[in-house]
Amino acid sequence: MSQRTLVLLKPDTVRRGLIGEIVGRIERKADWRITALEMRVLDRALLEQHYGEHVGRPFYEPLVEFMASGPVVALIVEGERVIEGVRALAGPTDPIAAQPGSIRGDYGVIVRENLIHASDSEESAERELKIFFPGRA
Ligand code: RTP
Ligand code: MG
Repeated sequence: MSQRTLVLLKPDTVRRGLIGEIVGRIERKADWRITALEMRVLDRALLEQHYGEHVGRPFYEPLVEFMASGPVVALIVEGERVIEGVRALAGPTDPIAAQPGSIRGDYGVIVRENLIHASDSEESAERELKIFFPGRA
C-alpha cells in the first residue's frame, strides 16, 4: 500500500553533518520517493501542534527547546509501507535500545537527541503533513 509520511531530521542531525547519511538511507530504499525537502527553523507554536500529545510531560519543554535550537530538515516521503518502514529504519526512541544498523542505533546516545522523527501511523502522517506542508495536503 502506497503511503506518505512526514520525516524530520532533527537539529542534532543538521549540526553533526548527518543529513546526507540519513537522507541516503531513505533514498536508497526501493521505490520510495522524496517528494518534498526543506530546511527550516521551527517555532514554538508549530512544535506545540506537532508534539501536542506530549504537552505537560516532563520531557516536553526540553524537547521543544531542542527542536527549536537550530534548523531541521522536513521531508515528505512516499511509497510502499513507508510509515512503518521509516520507523523501522529509525529504530526505537531510546538510541541505546536501538539496534546497530538503525539510524538511532548507529548515531544516537541520548533519548532527546535521537536524530529523526517519522510519523507513527496513517492518522499521524495526515495530521503532521498538514502542519508542515499545508499546501500539499
Ligand atoms: P518522534 O515522535 O520524534 O518520531 O519520536 P518517537 O515517536 O520515537 O518518540 P515520542 O514518544 O513521540 O517522543 C517524542 C520525542 O521526544 C523526545 N523524548 N525525550 N524521556 C525523554 O527525555 C524523552 N522522551 C521522548 C525524543 O526526541 C522523542 O523522539
Ligand atoms: Mg512520536
